[in-house]
Amino acid sequence: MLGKFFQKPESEQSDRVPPGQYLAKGFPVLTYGDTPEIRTEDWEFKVWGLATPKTFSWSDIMAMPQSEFTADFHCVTRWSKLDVTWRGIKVTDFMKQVEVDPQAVHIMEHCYGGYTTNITKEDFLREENFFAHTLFDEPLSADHGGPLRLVVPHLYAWKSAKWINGLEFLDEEALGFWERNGYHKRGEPWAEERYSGLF
Ligand SMILES: Nc1nc2c(c(=O)[nH]1)N[C@H]1C(S)=C(S)[C@@H](COP(=O)(O)O)O[C@H]1N2
Ligand SMILES: [Mo]
Repeated sequence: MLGKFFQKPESEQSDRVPPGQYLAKGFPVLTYGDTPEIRTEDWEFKVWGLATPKTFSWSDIMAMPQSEFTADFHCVTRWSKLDVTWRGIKVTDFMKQVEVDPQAVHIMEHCYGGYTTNITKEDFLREENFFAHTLFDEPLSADHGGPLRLVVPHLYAWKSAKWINGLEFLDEEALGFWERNGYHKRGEPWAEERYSGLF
């Protein structure tokens, strides 16, 4: 596994690489299924469930405050990439335009292509979470989830939904695609929450 695609962390970086992870060379693409191609003119983002239903267009999103952010990225298949720089909209800024029922405790992230992943409201509403449209100063490519993806740096990257197009607010936990297929419901990399243990 080491060599061509992975390298051992340098000592000054090793405290930033969670247990069982290796540094990737480049930025691998990890997608289950086909890569959707969505033009921003056709793009829509919806919120529903225990929130007042609302549809956002691309221009609605671009009119929100724009921020830069740098974060480490950890895939459960054991590669990590440090210092990824993104530009986009903070989840907390986006959520100022969403009216959520206080009963909502959990969220299902929905995507073009049908991928889903679940997250608690607490893990979702963190200051370091972003909807990203720019990666290393380039428009986010379709492979990496463009035109818009979620980035949740403190959890394994399968929670960082590519081509995200909706949030469903729920009054209880529900499982997304990988979580139904054996991945951990939360996925915290420092605790190595990789698998649910149910399979
Ligand atoms: N819609 C969607 N989002 C997704 C995935 C996917 O298959 N479909 N894969 C996840 C996984 S397992 C990882 S590691 C990251 C990979 O992001 P990257 O391809 O930009 O490296 O996207 C996550 N988000
Ligand atoms: Mo992953």
